[in-house]
Amino acid sequence: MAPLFQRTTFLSSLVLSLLVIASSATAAVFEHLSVGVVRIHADATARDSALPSFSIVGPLPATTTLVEAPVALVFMRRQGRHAARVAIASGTDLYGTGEVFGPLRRNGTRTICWNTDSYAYGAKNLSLYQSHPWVLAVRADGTAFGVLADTSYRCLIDLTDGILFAADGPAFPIIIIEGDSPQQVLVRLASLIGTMPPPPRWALGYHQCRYSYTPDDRVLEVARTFREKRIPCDVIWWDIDYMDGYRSFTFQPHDFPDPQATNDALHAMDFRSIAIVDPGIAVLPGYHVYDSGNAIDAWVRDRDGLPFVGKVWPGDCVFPDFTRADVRRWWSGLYWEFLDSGLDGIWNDMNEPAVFETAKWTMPEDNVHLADDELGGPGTHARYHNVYGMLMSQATFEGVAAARPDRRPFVLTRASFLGGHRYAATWTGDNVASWEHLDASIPMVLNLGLSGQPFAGPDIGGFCEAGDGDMFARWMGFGALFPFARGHTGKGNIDKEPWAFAAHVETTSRRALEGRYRLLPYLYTVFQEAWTTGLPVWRPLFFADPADPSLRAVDDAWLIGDDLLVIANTDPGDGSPTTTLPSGDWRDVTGDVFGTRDDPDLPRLMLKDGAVLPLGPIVQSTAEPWDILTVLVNPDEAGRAEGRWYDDDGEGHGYLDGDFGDWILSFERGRLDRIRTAGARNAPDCETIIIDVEQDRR
Ligand code: NBV
Repeated sequence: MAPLFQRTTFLSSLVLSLLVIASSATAAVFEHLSVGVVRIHADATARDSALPSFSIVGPLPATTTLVEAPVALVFMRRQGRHAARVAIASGTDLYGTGEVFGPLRRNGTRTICWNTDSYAYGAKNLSLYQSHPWVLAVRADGTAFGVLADTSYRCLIDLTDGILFAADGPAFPIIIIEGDSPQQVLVRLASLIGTMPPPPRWALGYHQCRYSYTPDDRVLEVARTFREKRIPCDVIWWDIDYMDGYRSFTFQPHDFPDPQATNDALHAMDFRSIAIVDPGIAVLPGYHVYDSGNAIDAWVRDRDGLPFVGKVWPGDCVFPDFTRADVRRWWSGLYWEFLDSGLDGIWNDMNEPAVFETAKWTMPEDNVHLADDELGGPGTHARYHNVYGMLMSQATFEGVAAARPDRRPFVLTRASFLGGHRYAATWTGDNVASWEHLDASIPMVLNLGLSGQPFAGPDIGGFCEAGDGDMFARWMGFGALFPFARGHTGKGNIDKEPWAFAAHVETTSRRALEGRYRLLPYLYTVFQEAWTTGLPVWRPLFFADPADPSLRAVDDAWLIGDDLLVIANTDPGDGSPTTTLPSGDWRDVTGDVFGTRDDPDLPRLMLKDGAVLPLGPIVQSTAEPWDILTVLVNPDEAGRAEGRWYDDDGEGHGYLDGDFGDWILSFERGRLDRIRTAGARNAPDCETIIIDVEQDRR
């Protein structure tokens, strides 16, 4: 592609100062989508033939507000590929690009948007399980812009010289979002691509998984051990061995003879359960999913128009064509009966889709999807590959929501696309039990958050390979604070429950998880901010001061919300973690949250000056009632501090009718006032303990 690119000089801003050069020499077409947001097509033909967007939730607000976007954009075309390059001024740092392995700051990197089952991935893998053709750019002065390449085709994001998107498909529009700050860009992005739905509160608890806990007695034994050892946990996961012959929507009759009884027993211990459901459907007449799918001809076709058959866990499989609304409805409907088993959530895996014994570990690109017109009509797998997982999770989300109309659905997906957070949380796939992966799990989650997906986490402790207790303790130490906190490991691997290693590992894990549960009032408030505004839960340090260049590439320290700063030690050895702190009088609250400052495997926690942090008591699950609220206050120079506390019932949709409470926690001269700003809910009737962390440290 290189010779094709036209160079252009960077222009400073005029009103609407996007410099756009279309390779065809015809005029680029601008559409003002909303304040600060403009969509640009290479030319009128490109606009008229533009495919529907999978990321943007329509209809877009019509406004003619002009934007100031000091951005130079060039469109290029060659041999069926289309590209767009945005120049950046020096001092501009780049982020986002979705699920990527490597440093937080993405300048100089290449990513290929092509959803790929990447077992034991590493720096060499330019394509992981998800695709987010999106870059967040933060200028030297702290103002920011974002660039979205609105294409579902395979797309290179090359950040070695400005921002280049090059897609293996037709012309695509570029959306530029301008903002005073990176936060404003993300909020504006969310106004286009939507926010995550409110998760049930239990999904914010700790999750324990392995491939696989089987039989059902083992599931219960693991749950019981958490309670006996008093290690907080909310969810136990059922991996593929619970199924009969790996057939989705079935239970293995010998090992899981009575799933409802198993779930009843889990619920009695205040546990929830989540089961995996894969898209590959066994070709097996008599299997209800195969038969009912056949009845609507639900499958993706090969290029000859026949159902495509590929191998996955159950052997020969066909694959639902989720680009069709009738297929999504059929898939959704399968959850009605399935959830009668008492399962609480669903995990969608292998939905890149992964297909064994194929050259590229997925289906051929000339396979055919009979997509509905609103998605762009029938087209090749090359067009729909990257959105297959997102559409599957949409169908799953809608199915779980319909089967349990009074509860908030929880779905986890491996494959996704920019906008997929509307349906599912995510995890970062088959990582490795190594210090390198422990380290990388932080920027991976941060960049997902900067790409619209706030609810993410890695397999804590590593999926592939054994690792050891020291590493596990360190990973769990800060990993307990991931937005999505789940321990998991692969088949045949060593046990990786918190008690599976030495006593000190169990102790650290308990402390770390107790800390997470104590933080839940705050964490839930930050999640509510995420589901209403689109801001991430974990935020890079530069959010505290976007103009401070020293914060731009910090990988081992980050913010949860705005007020709590976490510093992790990601190197082997007991050295105390250090980082560049944003300006301000941040105070160490590690001991207040974790009960000790002397565990080298726990991260350091710092509270912003002028902030109030609400903490609950130590509980074993989110179902446990509590009656003591502890507020940590770090008064500013004037002796004042303020925080926010949002609460609702954590499970249903009552918050839509005002059944929530939104309070300002206002501290001044030793006194704390709780001021309701919205909602009709009364604050839990609880004793309040105020800890002035400044006085504490004097
Ligand atoms: O379902 C089994 C695994 C699952 O545990 C893992 O989390 C997924 O990423 N799954 C992949 C398929 C097999 C992987 C070797």
